[in-house]
Amino acid sequence: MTTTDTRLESGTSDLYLSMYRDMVRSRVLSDRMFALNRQGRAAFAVTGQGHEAAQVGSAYALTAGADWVLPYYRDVGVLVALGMKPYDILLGLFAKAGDPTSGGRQMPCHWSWPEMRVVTRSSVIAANLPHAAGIAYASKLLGRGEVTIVYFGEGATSEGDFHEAVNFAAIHQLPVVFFCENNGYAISESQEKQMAILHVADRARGYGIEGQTVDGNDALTVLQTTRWVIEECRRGLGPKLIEAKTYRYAPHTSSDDDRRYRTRAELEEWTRKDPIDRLRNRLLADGVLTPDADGAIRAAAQREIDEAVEAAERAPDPPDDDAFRYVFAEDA
Ligand SMILES: Cc1ncc(C[n+]2csc(CCOP(=O)(O)OP(=O)(O)O)c2C)c(N)n1
Ligand SMILES: [Mg+2]
Repeated sequence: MTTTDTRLESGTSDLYLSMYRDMVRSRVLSDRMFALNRQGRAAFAVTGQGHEAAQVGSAYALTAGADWVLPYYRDVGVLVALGMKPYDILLGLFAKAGDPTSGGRQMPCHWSWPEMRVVTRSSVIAANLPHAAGIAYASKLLGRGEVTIVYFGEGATSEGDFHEAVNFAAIHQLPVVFFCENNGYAISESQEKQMAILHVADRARGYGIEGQTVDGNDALTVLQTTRWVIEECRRGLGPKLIEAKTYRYAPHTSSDDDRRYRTRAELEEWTRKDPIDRLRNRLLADGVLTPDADGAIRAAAQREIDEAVEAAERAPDPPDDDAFRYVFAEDA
């Protein structure tokens, strides 16, 4: 597993602070989305607490607006890092008319964002992987220097779509990064019940591509690895797979009870490796962040999410007669 002892390069402190801020914002937003469900104010929530280093670190390696991004439902941090406002994510959570992804039609967290080349997905696990291979194939045929990144969990690698997509991408040497956020569970199924190997990245070799396992709770390692992999893709050196080992703190979704399949001791152990604490400690130790500045970042995130929740909850619902739009043919 790659864990790089990254020296903070000079002149990069703003970048790392910005990453840290987006990780904090993602956590506060995820926590709040889950709480809103528990308070009966949102019908369903799926969130990314614990995955922030994997999500924000990898998204910071992209050329936003030029590269294609196919997130999965847990990727609150990817969207926040790309610049989607928490308010817009919350409009989706509340199924409001102004939800930029679908006007309140899609399940929450099934984002699309055409200007940022964020492509929506269905809830069918791994279905977005062949889409990513197809997009990368088009980029290659058109001779564009853009890269596609597709996100998924380790459970998705048990699906045929994963194998078909990686195989196709390898045969055609496509500029696509397969980014696996391995949190050790597919709902209640632990990794041991899903596969007889330790690392998802080992699967890459079976298709003739490179796979790397990284410490997914270390934002700097994720950033550095994803940057390098994207650069290789841009140079036409074919697809790559990154496996970021991490953990999700919340239940799978608001419809899950994780106490039935994992111990509190295991959860506790992972919170000691928290990705946000880790980056904070690193930035404090390197003098990039001060305790006061940290307090200000956290307070600003709380304020931003408080205001966004209040505004999104007050936003108008879609009109009733809008429900069947795009479902049945409409009179001309
Ligand atoms: C084809 C298919 N099978 C089953 C499901 C139900 N399902 C939804 S999420 C999920 C677990 C996916 O786990 P993983 O890929 O590891 O991602 P994680 O949620 O852990 O981040 C399952 C089985 C589905 N949506 N699609
Ligand atoms: Mg998983």
